[in-house]
Amino acid sequence: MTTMLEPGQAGAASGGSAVKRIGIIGTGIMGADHARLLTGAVSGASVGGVFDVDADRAGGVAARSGGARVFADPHTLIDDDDIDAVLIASSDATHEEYVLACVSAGKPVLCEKPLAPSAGACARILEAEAAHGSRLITVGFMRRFDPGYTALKAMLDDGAVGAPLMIHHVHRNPAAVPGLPGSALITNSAVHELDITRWLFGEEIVEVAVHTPRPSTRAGGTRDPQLLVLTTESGILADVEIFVNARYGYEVRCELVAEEGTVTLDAPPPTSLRRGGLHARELPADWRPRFAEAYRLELQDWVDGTHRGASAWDGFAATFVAEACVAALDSGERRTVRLPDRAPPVSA
Ligand code: ISE
Repeated sequence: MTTMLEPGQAGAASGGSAVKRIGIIGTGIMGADHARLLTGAVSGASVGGVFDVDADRAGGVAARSGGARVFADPHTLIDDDDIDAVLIASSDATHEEYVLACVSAGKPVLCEKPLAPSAGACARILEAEAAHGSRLITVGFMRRFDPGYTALKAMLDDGAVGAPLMIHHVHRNPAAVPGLPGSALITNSAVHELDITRWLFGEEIVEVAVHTPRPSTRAGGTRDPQLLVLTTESGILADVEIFVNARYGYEVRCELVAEEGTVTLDAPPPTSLRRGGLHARELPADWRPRFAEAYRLELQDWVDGTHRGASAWDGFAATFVAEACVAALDSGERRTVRLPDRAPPVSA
């Protein structure tokens, strides 16, 4: 049975090699992207095996990942002695089952967000990790590694702008699947801002409200856009504009308002074009180019075993707050968020 991957430590089954063999469950958009990074941009790791419900898709990713093995069953992959750690990028509904299997196999696991679709499922995962007794789980909230967000947090923590008062978040995607439930804007997209707000301020969110304008005619009946208003323990306000049919491109930015100044996180790239009366900056079509460096750093950190990524508790808290936001959206009323007492964190 493999134990934690500590910095510089080879996987238990790797016969002394320093390369950790990662098994990837789910080789869709995110799984394929992680496989690409693990193969070509992260040191000390290789893709040891892949599983996907679509075996052809898994085969394609395996072939592009240095000939990784294709597993016919995700549990066989998790239990295989030649797999040191597991990356879960399958559909949200499968996360609980696979994370629990990784914990019972004693293997480190990086699970794409959300940790699980319901707070109840996240709580079961927390209990399993606590029973195991040491940290195995990391949740893929990659923005915590984005150089823009880490610079913003450093300025905040250094006191460069004084005490924080508010933060305005903007999160736009060009187009979503028609008929997407309004709740998905929260659980799938704005969940990033729920996490990053907790991380930036080191505080829990204690109250939420969700406002909706008339929906965009491009949204196919979905309540899109939405404006979430979050209040933290010390009374900082965070608003989140989430708009998944914004048409023009992918954009994430924010502005922190504090007592002595503000910090703005603009959408990269820093290079822009001025021509013919226009000042233009190219925007990506989705989040992968925008957060490419964040994903690379997140994976490197996980492979190195330094545990700076979001914990199972962070995954639980984000889903718990997201559920309160969905209740606020559905009822049109503010919701108080009462997170249960935090269990003592498991040792790293
Ligand atoms: C997607 O799943 C992500 O995680 C992206 O970061 C987010 O911007 C997008 O809205 C989600 O659908």
